[in-house]
Amino acid sequence: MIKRFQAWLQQKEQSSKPQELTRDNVPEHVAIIMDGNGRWAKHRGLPRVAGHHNGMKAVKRVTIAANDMGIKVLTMYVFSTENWKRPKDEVDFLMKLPQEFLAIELDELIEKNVQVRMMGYREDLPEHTLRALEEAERKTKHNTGLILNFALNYGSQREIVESVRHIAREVEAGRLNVDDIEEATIHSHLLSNGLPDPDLLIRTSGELRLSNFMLWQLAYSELWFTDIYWPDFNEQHLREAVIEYQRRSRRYGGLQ
Ligand code: V07
Repeated sequence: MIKRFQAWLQQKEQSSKPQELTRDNVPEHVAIIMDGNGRWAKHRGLPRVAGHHNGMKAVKRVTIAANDMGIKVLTMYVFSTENWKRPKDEVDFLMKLPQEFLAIELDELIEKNVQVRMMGYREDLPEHTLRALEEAERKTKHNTGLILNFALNYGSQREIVESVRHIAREVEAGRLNVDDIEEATIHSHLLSNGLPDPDLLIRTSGELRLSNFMLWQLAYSELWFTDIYWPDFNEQHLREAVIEYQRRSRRYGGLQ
C-alpha cells in the first residue's frame, strides 16, 4: 500500500514540474487568432493603429520562433470578412500592413526558406495589397521550410458555403454523385486545401470564442487561450502553448 502511495506521489510530482519542450511531437500546424491589439493600445493611451503596428512585430517574432521550433505551418488570422465593418481609416491602415511587413521582412523570410501564402477572398482586397501578397507568394512558392499562411479577408462560414456551392455545381454537371459526397469532399474544397488541419489553436487576449475561424478544420484541434494581448505575445508564450500541447498529447497517449 505504501509503495503504491509512493509511486502515486512520484508521478504527481513529475506531472507538476514545468515541462521542457521536446523536439518530437511538435505540432505540425499551429493557427493563431491574434486578438487584443486595440486593447493593448488603449491601455497605453495610444491610437488603435499603434496596436496593429506592434501586432505586426509580434507576427515576425512568432514566425521566427515557430520556424526554429520545427512547426511546419503557421496560420495567422490577420483580417476577417467581418473586419470591413470597422472605420474606414482603420481598414485603410490595415490594408497597408501586408506590403509594409513584406517590404521589411520578405528577404529574411526567403533566406530562411519560408513559404508565404494567403488564405481568403482575394477579390475584395485593394489592388496594392493583393499585388504585394501575390508577389511574395510567387517569390516563395518553391521554398520548402515553414508555410506562413495569412488568413486575410477570411471567414469560415462563407468558406463552407462556397465549398458546398462548388460541390453542388459538380453534381449539377453530372461529374459527381450525391452519395459520393463525404467529409473529404467538403475538406478539399475549403480555402485551406492542401494544408493539414491545425493541431493547435492559440487565441490571445482572453476571448474564448472561435469567431468564424477554420470551423471545419478545427474539429479535432487542441485549443489554448491566454490573456496576453497579441502585441505582447512572444517566443516564450509560444513555447508555453506547445509544451501544453505536448503534455495533453502525452496524457492521451497514456490512456490509449
Ligand atoms: C496585420 C498585425 C498583426 C495583428 C493582427 C491585425 C493587424 C501582418 C500582416 C501580413 C499579411 C499578409 C502578408 C504579410 C503580412 C497583416 C493585416 C493586419 C491585414 F503577406 N500583420 N498584419 N495584415 N496586423
